[in-house]
Amino acid sequence: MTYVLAFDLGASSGRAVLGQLVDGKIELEELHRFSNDPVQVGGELHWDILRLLHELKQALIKAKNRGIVLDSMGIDSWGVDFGTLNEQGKLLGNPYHYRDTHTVGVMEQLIEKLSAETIFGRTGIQMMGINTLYQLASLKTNQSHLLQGAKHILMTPALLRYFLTNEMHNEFSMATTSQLFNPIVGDWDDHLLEAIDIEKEMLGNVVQPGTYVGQLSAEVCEELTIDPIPVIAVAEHDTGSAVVAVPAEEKSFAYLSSGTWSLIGTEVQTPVINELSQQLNFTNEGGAYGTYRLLKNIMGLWIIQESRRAWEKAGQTYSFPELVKLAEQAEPFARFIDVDDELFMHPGNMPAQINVYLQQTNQQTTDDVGSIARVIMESLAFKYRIALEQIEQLTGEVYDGLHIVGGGIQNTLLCQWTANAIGKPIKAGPVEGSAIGNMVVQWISAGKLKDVWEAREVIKRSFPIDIYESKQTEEWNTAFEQYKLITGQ
Ligand code: LFR
Repeated sequence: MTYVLAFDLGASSGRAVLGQLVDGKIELEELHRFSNDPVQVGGELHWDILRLLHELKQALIKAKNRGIVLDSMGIDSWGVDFGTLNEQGKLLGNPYHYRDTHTVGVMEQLIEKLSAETIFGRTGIQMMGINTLYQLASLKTNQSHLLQGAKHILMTPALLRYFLTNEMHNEFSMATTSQLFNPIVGDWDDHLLEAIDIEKEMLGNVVQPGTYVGQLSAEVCEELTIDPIPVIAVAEHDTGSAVVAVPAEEKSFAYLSSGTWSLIGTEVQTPVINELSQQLNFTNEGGAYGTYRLLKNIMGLWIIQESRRAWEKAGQTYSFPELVKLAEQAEPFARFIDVDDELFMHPGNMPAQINVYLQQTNQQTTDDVGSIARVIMESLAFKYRIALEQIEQLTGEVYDGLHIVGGGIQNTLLCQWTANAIGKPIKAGPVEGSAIGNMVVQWISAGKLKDVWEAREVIKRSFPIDIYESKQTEEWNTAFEQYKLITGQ
């Protein structure tokens, strides 16, 4: 039996998942799981990138010790972050975490200089302060040591892949999400790069998802005493991989990739770059096989994850299922927040930030854990409804439901509330969306699956898909009006 290996790195944990195709079905096994802890140092937030490399190596050692033969491997991760390397290919420092505050105000400055129409028009990417464009602009302005003598910029998965193979190639799904890539021209955007004074050569060529990009270097093989393994540049942006794994049958479908972030959108064949998509602040991220993800980034489960950390610090520990239970018991529709408010972007005491929001909008503040969890989850569900309506407005399609993939589907109450809020059924699954998308691209490259549509069929028959029918439509409709009024949407 042969396997492929998917490394899927999320903002709080990573996993190495083994995949096998057995009798037309996918079988998964989690080989290695590890936490990914951003590190605060000198008042800044960084990724511990070498620790992540160490964990990748641990997984390869585990595979070797079990006598597992790997046909290929691929890496996907969160978007927008990157490492810089000098002429000799040495890493110049720990990459920043996109939630670090070095980008605060940078997007606004660049908009003033170039205009939002220009930035969006050239990239089709949603204006978000965390984008690589603004991170690089900030490093440049602050004369960061990360750019002193820098010759190469590699997005996170490409950086890890380089450490393993000695080959440097950025990949399309990560490149487009940076907001430095022009999808119409099919290359990094000269005008934007000139505006932030970054040389295009530093970003190098861009490979498409599914490209064979080398094998483990002799040095890595020697260190781990393993044979070389072929490495495929998959859809290296985790959201790109997750969307590959949506078990849709219809060509036109709406999805939500639910995790730390909520990414809600649809798959399109060409980027939708016009006045309306700019006004609604939608993004067009490049995907596998010539597709684009017309989607909206929503703050997602981050606010609950971060609230949980705040309660833990205060000596109250709750598991996620406990929080969901408390939310269920709390009073419905008692408060509303706009989950995308800047108040919730950076690490901090989220329950306190929520109360700041409640005060600002003349709502009743609360310290009750269940009420906090409830306001986050209800407000997320309403935000999904707003975004879904906007997607329909943009594409002129009417979707008959919403697919949800990713870890967020374990929150079954949120799945139900989302169905209630949008008034349409939810199809939830698979939970390991990104890892599965990562591996099917490897199988398509190897000719074991014909294309993404065959892959989606195989995924559908391999994993349970839970259906949530919408309920209490009237109550949710009435509350939606209140939500919009209070949050000003
Ligand atoms: C999801 C994700 C989103 C991206 C955010 C930050 O994990 O990749 O797509 O906007 O993380 O990188």
